[in-house]
Amino acid sequence: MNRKSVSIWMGALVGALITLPLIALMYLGQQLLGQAFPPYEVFNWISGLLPGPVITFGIDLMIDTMLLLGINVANSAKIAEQGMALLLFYLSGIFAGLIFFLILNRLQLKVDLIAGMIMGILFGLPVAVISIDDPGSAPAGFIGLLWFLVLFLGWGITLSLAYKRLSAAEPAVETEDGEVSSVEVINRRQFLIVLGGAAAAITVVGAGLGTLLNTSGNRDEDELLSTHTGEENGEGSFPNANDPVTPVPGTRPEYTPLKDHYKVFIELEPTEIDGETWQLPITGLVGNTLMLTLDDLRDNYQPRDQFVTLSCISGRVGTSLIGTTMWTGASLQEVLADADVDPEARYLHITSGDGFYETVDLDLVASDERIMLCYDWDGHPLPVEHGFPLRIWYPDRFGMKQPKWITGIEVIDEYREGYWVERGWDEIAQIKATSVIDTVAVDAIIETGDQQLVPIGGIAFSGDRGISKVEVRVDGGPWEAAMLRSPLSETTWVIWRFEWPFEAGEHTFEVRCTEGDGTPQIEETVKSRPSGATGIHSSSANL
Ligand SMILES: Nc1nc2c(c(=O)[nH]1)N[C@H]1C(S)=C(S)[C@@H](COP(=O)(O)O)O[C@H]1N2
Ligand SMILES: [Mo]
Repeated sequence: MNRKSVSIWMGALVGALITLPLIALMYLGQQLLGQAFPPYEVFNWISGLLPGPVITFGIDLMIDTMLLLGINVANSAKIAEQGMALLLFYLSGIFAGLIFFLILNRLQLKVDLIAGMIMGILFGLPVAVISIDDPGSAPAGFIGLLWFLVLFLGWGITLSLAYKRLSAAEPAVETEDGEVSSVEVINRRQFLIVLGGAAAAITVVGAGLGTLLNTSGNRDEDELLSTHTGEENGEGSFPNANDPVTPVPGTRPEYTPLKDHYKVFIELEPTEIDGETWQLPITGLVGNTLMLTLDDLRDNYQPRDQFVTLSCISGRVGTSLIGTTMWTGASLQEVLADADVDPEARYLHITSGDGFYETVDLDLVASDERIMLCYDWDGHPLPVEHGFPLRIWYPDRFGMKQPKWITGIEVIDEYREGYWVERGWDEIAQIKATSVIDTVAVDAIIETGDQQLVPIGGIAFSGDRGISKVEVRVDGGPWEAAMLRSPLSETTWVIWRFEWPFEAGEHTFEVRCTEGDGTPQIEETVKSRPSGATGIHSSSANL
């Protein structure tokens, strides 16, 4: 039987066909065995390696594109990243197919099967190493390794069988000139159709089963996220329940439903930690090394409740990466007292299950008993995506300074940069005062005698520094004071309302705020990197 070269594009096509079921089966493995999902792990690994500016450029580009397309960033950013990860892996599979055909053409190898197995291992080994090495993924275990081995060997063998089949000239047609090519084309086409059909079937079954397992496994979490809202907690019991200044219809909820709270994490999926076996080691410069279980933290320290607004430093002015809920935990001061911290200690280095880390100044901890190791949100154990079983909170800093999924606290005497600080973001990351127009509520017009008032409303936030004034101006006119609703606590946003005498036409509304001590909000427009966005938020409407 003669061998002929096969177009490398045929290799790419075969790669495209057989990498789909590979991805589907890896997904099934993840759901079935709690296995790492390599396309995501590889993407996590690459983004951990890339220099800060490249990452920031990528994130900026993605967010700009979403804003341009009118997509909600808080909900869709992770999905977009996951899509990129899948695409990247898929393209690698296509490329591997192309390369394989190229090499076999050049070498005229007869040992395709072995070559295919080698190719499978060349593709699979780095992928497996990266996936297993990832700090946020489940430990692989023997079954997991076997699963990867089977999948990638299968992938490589299929690739080589395809090459063999496509490169084999049909003996029957060799004699008949002219018809050679057309019969071959038909045979190749039939083969590719069979291959494509098998690939599609495996993909559909694998992905379908995986999705089924996925939704049943997460049901508890989904229910938690969808049923527990501020209302269930009883908004009537909120400290500002009787405030006469009420939110304008269309203002975001003062107390964010858990399912709507924004989520930010470095990996493509939240880190899952078993709360039963989890323990928090407090080590380093201490007289007394501690190993604390979740029950220790709950039972041995007075639980503290704090209404908290958390926000992300990477948000633009008016960002949706901000939310408010009730945080419950143990005061870090009390926990550290039990560890008997050495006098020369200066910092805490906090590490997380996903490979994230940050450093906290011990002077800050000593100055503020509100700083807590938090285990509950909204009266329930932290949802997985928000850092179960433990996260830290300290006031007046952006989220990037506050690790979730805490796995260790080391007491140290030398400063170490945190994960995002190493990637070019601000070391202190103090909250920038900001105010936002949520709604110009033309459909809630208030009739007062001969006047029609349009209520305008939104939020203002400046960490724990308070908001003393919010002002609105219309069409560049004079700044006028809005009414302020008393906040849920000194560490949450403030809801404001402004009533504007209606005038038909096209109008621009702007808002600014002043901090508790009289410091005005920075009006200059500055982008979020490295220290948090500033600028005036505005909203235009044709009324
Ligand atoms: N372990 C860990 N902690 C983390 C992060 C992370 O990626 N990993 N992201 C930080 C950032 S940038 C923000 S804004 C907040 C977001 O918290 P949330 O997802 O609960 O809203 O978590 C912070 N803590
Ligand atoms: Mo963030």
